[in-house]
Amino acid sequence: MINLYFVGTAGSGKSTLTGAFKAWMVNQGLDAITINLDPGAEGLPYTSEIDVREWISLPEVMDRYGLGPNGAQIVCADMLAMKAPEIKGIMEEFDSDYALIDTPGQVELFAYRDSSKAIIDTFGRKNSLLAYLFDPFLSREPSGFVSLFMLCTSIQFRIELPFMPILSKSDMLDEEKCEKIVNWSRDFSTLYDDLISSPSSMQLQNSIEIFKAMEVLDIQRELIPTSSENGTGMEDIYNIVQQMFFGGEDLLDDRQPDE
Ligand SMILES: Nc1nc2c(ncn2[C@@H]2O[C@H](COP(=O)(O)OP(=O)(O)OP(=O)(O)O)[C@@H](O)[C@H]2O)c(=O)[nH]1
Ligand SMILES: [Mg+2]
Repeated sequence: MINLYFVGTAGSGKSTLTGAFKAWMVNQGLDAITINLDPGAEGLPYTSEIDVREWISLPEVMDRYGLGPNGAQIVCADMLAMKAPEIKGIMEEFDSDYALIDTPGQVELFAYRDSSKAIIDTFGRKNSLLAYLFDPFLSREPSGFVSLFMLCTSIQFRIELPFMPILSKSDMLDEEKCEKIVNWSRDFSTLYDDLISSPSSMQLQNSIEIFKAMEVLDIQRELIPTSSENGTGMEDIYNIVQQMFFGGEDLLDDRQPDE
């Protein structure tokens, strides 16, 4: 089973993309389950095969320990790590090819707590991949884009999993802007050119230093524009996962004739 974790800042479209990618996969005759790891999720936009809210409820934890939502999320994350072996057992019962895993909105919680590492290790690290969502609104300006890239790098550094950067909600950007953002990720020199025309000198100096680090770190990856609204990029996500884990060998070729 390949574990694909959808990670990103609050509201970047993780849950919607988890559901949209699952629907795309099912439509292709592929086998996938969805797992919700967010104990505070309200009104998920998909039906999950496994949902942590069956065991852990954020409002209950807030109530029981007199905590605010952020403190309660930390307690929930630790409770979740303890439940991980049980959840792994349920995942195995599904015997599916893919687990599409939706993570909590507080990205720092997932990225920096040891509980997440424990969950990833229990679910299986070797077969795991992060799909990191770049929010289109935060990615529109060069400085916002650089900030998201640094966050993505920091998360990868902490979690130590391969990652696939995704530009979510691409339908909300005009074609030219979308192309420009993808180009920044493809060719950092275009990002540099746009950074140095920044109006703020302090931001400019910082951005240029960060930019140098980005170059040295060898983290250049082309962003995949996706839209859960119109289906853009679903096949690209699938192809990249295939490339990473099976060297391009395609499960679509193994489908039964009636699928
Ligand atoms: N137009 C458009 N809207 C989207 C897309 N994906 C998500 N949205 C909207 O963006 C908002 C946030 O989407 P979610 O999927 O809940 O984002 P999330 O990252 O799971 O949010 P949290 O779990 O709260 O951090 C919702 O109003 C979605 O309807 C997309 O591809 N296109
Ligand atoms: Mg969500």
